[in-house]
Parts: sequence; C-alpha cells; structure tokens
Amino acid sequence: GPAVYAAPGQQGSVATYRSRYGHYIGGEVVDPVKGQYFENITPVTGKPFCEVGRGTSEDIDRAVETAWKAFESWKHTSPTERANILNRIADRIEANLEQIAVAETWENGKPVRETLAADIPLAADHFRYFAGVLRAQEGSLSQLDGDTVAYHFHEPLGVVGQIIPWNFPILMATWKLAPALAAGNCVVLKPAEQTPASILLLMELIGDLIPAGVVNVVNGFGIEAGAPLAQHPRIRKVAFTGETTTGRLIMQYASQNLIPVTLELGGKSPNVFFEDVARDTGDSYYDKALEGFTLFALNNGEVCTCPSRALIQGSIYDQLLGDGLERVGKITQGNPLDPTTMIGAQASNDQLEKILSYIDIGKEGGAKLLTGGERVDLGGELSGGYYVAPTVFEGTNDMRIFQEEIFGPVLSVTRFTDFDDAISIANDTLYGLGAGVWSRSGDIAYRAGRAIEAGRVWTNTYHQYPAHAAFGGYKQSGIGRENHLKMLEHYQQTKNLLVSYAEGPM
Ligand code: TXE
Repeated sequence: GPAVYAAPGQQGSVATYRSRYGHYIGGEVVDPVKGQYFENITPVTGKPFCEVGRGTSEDIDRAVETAWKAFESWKHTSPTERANILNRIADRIEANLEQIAVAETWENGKPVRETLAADIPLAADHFRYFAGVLRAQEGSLSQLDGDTVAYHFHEPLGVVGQIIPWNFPILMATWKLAPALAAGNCVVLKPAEQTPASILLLMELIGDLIPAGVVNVVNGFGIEAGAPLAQHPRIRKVAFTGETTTGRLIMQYASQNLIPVTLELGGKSPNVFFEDVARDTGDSYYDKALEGFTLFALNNGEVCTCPSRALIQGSIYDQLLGDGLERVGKITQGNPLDPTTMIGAQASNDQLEKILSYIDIGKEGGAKLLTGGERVDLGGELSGGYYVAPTVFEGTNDMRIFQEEIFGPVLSVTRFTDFDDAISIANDTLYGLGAGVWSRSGDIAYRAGRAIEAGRVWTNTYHQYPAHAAFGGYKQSGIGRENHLKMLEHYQQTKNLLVSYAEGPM
C-alpha cells in the first residue's frame, strides 16, 4: 500500500463515497419515505463527507414487509445454496479489501493498519465460517418406542431485526448478518448513526450476490429508526450491540412481542498480571505481556472488551508498570489513513467529549495521571479531528474510572496482593464481558480463568476474535453468544415432529 492512503473524495483514493445514501431495501438504494437526510462526519477531520437517509417507522415497515416477501423463497434455499452465497460474499469482501478498509477508517477514525489487517479480513472469515458450520449442522432423532420417533429440525425464525454500534461497523454487521443468513432468515439491519455509510458501501459491493430483500438496511437514529425496528410486531427476533442502558430498552421492546433477544453490551474488562510474568528468564513472554498491557488503546479503546483495568501483583508492580508505560509512549498517533499509525481518531465528537469528561472525573476522583490525559491536535486538516492521547491512570477499583465504561484509550491501573485479591478486584464490576490473565503457571492461569466472571477470558493473549470461539457477556454485559456454531441456534426455531409408524390403534 501507499505511504498514506488518499482520503475518499480525493484524487487517487481507493475508496469513494457517494455524496448521498438512502436506505438499502429490496436490493436497491431507496430514498427515505419522509425524504429526510442527516450529515455524516468523518472523525479524521471533523468534517461532513456525505448525507444519509434519516429513517423512520415508515421505512422500517417497508423494509420488514420487503424482507417477509423475500423470505417466501429464501426459506426454501438449501444449506448448500446459502453456504455458497456466504462464501461468495467472503470472496467479494477480500477482493475489495483495501477499498472497504479505507472507507471504514474514514468513517470511523480507526487506523487503516487495523481495518486492513483485522476488521475486514475477519469479516470475510466470518462469512466463511458460517458457510462451513451451516453445512455441518445436523438435526436429531430420538426413538420413543419401536415405532415412534421424535425428529428435531432446525428452522429459520423468519425476519429478524439487528441493531449495531459504530465501533466496528463492518465487522459488527458481519457478526449479525452471517449467522442470520446461514440459518435462513431475512434481515432488517439498523447501523449506528455515527457510521452509516460504510455498510451501504458494502451492500453496493455484495448486493448482487444476495437475493433482493433478504438483507435490508435502514439508516437513522436510535429512537427514530432503531426503536420502531425493535418494537415491530412482525420481527421474530432482535439482536443488539451497544450500551447497557439501551440494551435494557431493547429487552422491553422485545417483551411487547415476546420475541427472543441477544444483547452484546458494555464492559470494564480486567487485565490481570500475576507476579511470575516478570520472572527474568530472557524469553519473549514478558515482551508479549507488555504488549498485552498496551492493548487498551487498540481500536482507540472503543471496544466492548477493552482491557480498561490493569491489575498488577504488588511484587512486580513497579517493574511492569514502568516498562508498560514505556511501551505506551511508543504508540504512534496520527492520520488513521497512514498505515504506520497505531491510534487514530475517536469515532464521534460525542465520544471524544465523553472520554475527556472521564479524564476529568479520574483526576477529580483522586486517581493519579501517569501519561496522556488530553486531546491531541495533529495540525493542518486533522486539527478538527477527534484525537485523544493514550492515557493511563493509577488508582483504586472503587473509583468511577475503574467502574464505568469509558470506551476510549484510557487505562486504569491498580495493584493486588495475592490470587484471591486479584479475583475479587477483577469481579468487582457490574460487567462480565472480557478479561485477560497473564501467568507462566498453567495452574494459576487456569484457576484465574475459571474464577473470573466473564464470557471470554483471554489467557496469555488478548483481543483475538476468531469466528469459532463463543463470545458474549456475563452479568450486565449481555445475553446470548455471538460467533461459534452455537450462534446458529440463536437464529433458529426447533421443529419437533413426533411420528408414529405403528400400524395398530394408538
Ligand atoms: O450507544 P447506543 P451509543 C457504549 C460506549 C459508548 C456508549 C454510548 O460506552 O460510549 O455505549 O454509545 C441504537 N432503540 N457502547 O450512544 O445508544 C443506535 O442508533 C433502538 C458499547 O452509540 O447503545 C445504535 O445503532 N435502538 C458498545 C445502537 O443502538 C437504539 C458499542 C447503539 O447505540 C435506541 C457502542 C433505542 N432506544 C457503544 N437507542 C459495545 N458494547 O460494543 C440507540 N439505539
């Protein structure tokens, strides 16, 4: 790739956005029923770059109706046909990797280094994974007596609603779409209002591979477009990723129609470093652990599993923190379209302000600021962008910056005495999404991994998201799992046929 990718809209850019996007319904781009649009801003410069349809309940109605029509034939497709489609989508995404990665970076502000190496390749792989497991999934048969059997079939739910956030626009869309389509459902998807256009760009690239109406995208705001979708009497399931408070609302909406929900919500994930991490053996393990320490800044910290709390055992506290801070100092911040940039812009002005206000809350709450702690002005065109320096605080777990999700490159560090102390601090949170455990001892790592109340505990690694590992939250981090074969069942009904082959009377 080039030294710095040209911005979409500039000469030589590999990605081009249209100046205006509507919704994607029935296989085509359509205007919003009420004809209203809103401005879409790039966090790279803080300037608008296109406008996007501002959907309302009328658009949702139209999309849901279109999806049901498409379901009439989609429900009869064979697993092989659907798997082939998913594989073709993966191929198409890969063939357009640079374009989608640059588009995603421009809309979200995350480094192109990450979208090229992670977000978009993972999205392609996700479609492939569900193409594969779909064909391996089997129903079951139980024999009740000599001539009576119970068959269990997997059936699609019908039309499902999906509402996603702005932190991984393409990957979150993929996590929702791939299993839903594999299971034979039709979809109405509502992207986040901060990042609506990259998904429409994706639909333009892959739309011809999917029968019209099977995937529909309605843009707009949470209350105006998201709520009517989640409340729609004709959807059969709602899947949501976002804030915990919004998740509560989604569950209330779903209760009106008694439909299942899966919720992927907030987190305050602990990253726990036991004292044997720093044993001086001259191997590369310590280096790997230090890298794990810096991963709070990955994706600008806008990850629900952000390792936003580092828990370090007292005996190695000074050493690990000192070396860790030195590493943090080497995180290069800059233009997200520069492939050497490691931390880019926060996704929106609201998010920037939220992060800055938590930095104040940290200081006022008595935490000690060790590095960062301010907005960064990168000069020139980038002056208006939403850049925050990687920030590390030292404090105690009762402080607000240890308890509340900041969703930015802000790390809160504290110390623990022994194993039990580590577990009790790790679990002293409302959330339970992710965690990291670092130890050379298999015994400590295993016991800590089992004792931490979180759906995913990375052990001697962090921030890996393979399609075949179940992902989801304990406690207030959510309900249900994503990824993995298990996910198919979240999008399926069980049909039981109880059949008697006996000849005589019943
Ligand atoms: O989230 P929302 P926001 C956290 C993170 C962030 C905070 C706020 O801490 O700072 O949430 O972000 C749609 N009915 N996470 O405001 O509101 C909305 O349009 C139906 C964690 O962006 O949850 C968008 O499409 N839909 C997180 C989606 O919900 C509604 C990822 C998410 O927006 C709605 C994002 C309503 N009433 C933010 N209100 C994670 N866990 O990954 C909003 N929406």
